[in-house]
Amino acid sequence: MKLYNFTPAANAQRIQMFLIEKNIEIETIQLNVREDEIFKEPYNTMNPFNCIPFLELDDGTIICETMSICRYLEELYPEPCLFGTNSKERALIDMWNRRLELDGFLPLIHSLRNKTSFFIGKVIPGTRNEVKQLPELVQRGIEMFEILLDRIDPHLLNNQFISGNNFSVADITGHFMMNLSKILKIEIKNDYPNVYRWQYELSTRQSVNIN
Ligand SMILES: N[C@@H](CCC(=O)N[C@@H](CS)C(=O)NCC(=O)O)C(=O)O
Repeated sequence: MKLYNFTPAANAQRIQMFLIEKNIEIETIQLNVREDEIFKEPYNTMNPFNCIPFLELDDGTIICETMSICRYLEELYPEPCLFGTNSKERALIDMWNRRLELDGFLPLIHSLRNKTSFFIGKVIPGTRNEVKQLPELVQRGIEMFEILLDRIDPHLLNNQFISGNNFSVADITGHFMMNLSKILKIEIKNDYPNVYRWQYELSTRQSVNIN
């Protein structure tokens, strides 16, 4: 099994944090996204979505999508459990992970890609084309994230982690969502004290210091 990754990217770091939390070691090949290696062969054929991370199994099967890779690895290496130990926990962790991805992580990814000159010509992940950066999308991503913060701040008053008292894969998504908010300089501390506490606690985990 081989993991194709590029350490500076947000999704690459989600996988790496997951691997460290679970104490899994996988042969990893770094593809330099900045030098467009993901568009070259054999990688373009392996993953025509032209994104990292992706996992190559020993039989040649390619698994893309960060969460799909994590789920696969969770089944191979069940301990420590990051996707829940029973039906209820699994459903709740999946629910929180989707909420954080859809309402925070992805909107902020699009804010960043529509804002920073570094992403000109590569506004949509896995593409190199003339799609224009739209300032309205920067704003819309931040607005969506702030609606999410309004909703999760009261929840985090009574829950140490996003899905209750146990750290889960949803907190990994949360950690990198909050990292994106730092890059976009979104103020958290005063308006969202419980999110701030959660963010701080996640940022002190050993698995975060990965580089
Ligand atoms: N939905 C995919 C998204 C993967 C993705 O967007 N990866 C980014 C890095 S964070 C990438 O490879 N971008 C390539 C590019 O910049 O064109 C997942 O969850 O794994």
